[in-house]
Amino acid sequence: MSAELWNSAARVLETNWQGDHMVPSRRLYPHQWSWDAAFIAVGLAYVNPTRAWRDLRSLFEAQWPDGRVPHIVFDPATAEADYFPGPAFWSVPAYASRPRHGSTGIVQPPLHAVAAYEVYRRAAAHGAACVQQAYGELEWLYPRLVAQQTYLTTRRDLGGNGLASIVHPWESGLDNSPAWDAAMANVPADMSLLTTFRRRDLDVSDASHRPTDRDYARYVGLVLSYRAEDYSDTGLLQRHAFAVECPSYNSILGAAELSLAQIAAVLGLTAEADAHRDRAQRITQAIVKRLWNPETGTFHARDVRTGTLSPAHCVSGLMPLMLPGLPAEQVAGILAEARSERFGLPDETGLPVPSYDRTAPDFDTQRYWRGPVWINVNWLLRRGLLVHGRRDEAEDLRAAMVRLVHRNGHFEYFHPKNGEGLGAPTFSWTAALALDLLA
Ligand code: 9YW
Repeated sequence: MSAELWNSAARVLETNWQGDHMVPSRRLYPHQWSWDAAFIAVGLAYVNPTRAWRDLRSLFEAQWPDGRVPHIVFDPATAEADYFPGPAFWSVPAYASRPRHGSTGIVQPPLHAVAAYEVYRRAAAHGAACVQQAYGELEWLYPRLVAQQTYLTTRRDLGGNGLASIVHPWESGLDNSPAWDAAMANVPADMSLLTTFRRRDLDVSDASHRPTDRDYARYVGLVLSYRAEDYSDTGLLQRHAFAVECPSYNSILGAAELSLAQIAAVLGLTAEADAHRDRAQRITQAIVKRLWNPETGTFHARDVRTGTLSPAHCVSGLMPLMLPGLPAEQVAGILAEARSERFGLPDETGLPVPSYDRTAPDFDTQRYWRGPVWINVNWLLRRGLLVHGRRDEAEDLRAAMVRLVHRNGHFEYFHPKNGEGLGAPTFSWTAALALDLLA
């Protein structure tokens, strides 16, 4: 089983390579996506580390002067009509965009430091030249990764509580998660905007799987609002209808500081390594203070504009487990939530955890981040289980992920009851993470 799965995963990464970057999927997503590049690098570390570094470099070459790493870097070889919203719609200021390649003005979870350290860690298996290459790449990336963190922890700390706010659901990577429903209800849905563009995603996938038109009207409206001031973050909270502290986003932000500490240590930067560890601890404390709900015993998204916590139980609430400094009470809470009938770790269901609470009345087995199983967040959850020494549960989750992908293919996401593959069929991060889970 494992050789067959390994080979098919490696083939997906071969097919989706586009010269200097990886596309998530050829038909649906014909550009480079930010957090996809991090998951993809983790898998490429086994089969083609040079491409792992190339992909990360391509992304960071598009970093803005203020440190933000755009959520999509557009491939100039792909026509504007092939993806909506494309570069013309985003229309980012000239100072921000690198020559030839356009980008969006929003960000995605900063998982790249975690990925870079993983690729470095695997280099020794490929010989001395690969270790030397990895060292050089870390030297190039380190200041850029630091600038990315600095942007998120300063310009994007909209609530002033030591956490980064997302200002668009796309920034979370969990686009239409129920975690945003309460905050999105306050975002105007101008349905007339729908006549100004064509949803390219509906040409290539089933409407019942995708965010709704109402969601899209709000998504587009939020881009227009941010774009109106050239994606400036100054005074954003006062003029923008969506600002949320997401537990998953901020857990990745904290995990990135810990990986930066490891990278700094490799580069001989001892004082910097200590500072990164301190920052990780401060982010962990802020997550507990702001996003933990003692009544539900889990983490929820906080709407920075209204100050309220979302009532929804989403997979993002399990992600703080990635942080080694998480206090015992919260570790126990997440483990209970993950085992409960809401999420059901594999010994209950045989499947990895779904993106949303199975017991919720609006749990949807098809619609993207409102129910289906995604491999990337399960991979992060497994990392969290290992961080907290839960080896048996981590192993069960690993085996369930491998079984799911082996039986059903390298799909974008999976039906949370029968495991059927859904969305794009040859999806890069599913393939990349399968390699890591098999290694
Ligand atoms: C979209 C590329 C991206 C992922 C996101 C996922 C989806 C794009 O695809 O968003 O058009 O909806 O939600 O996490 O990075 O794979």
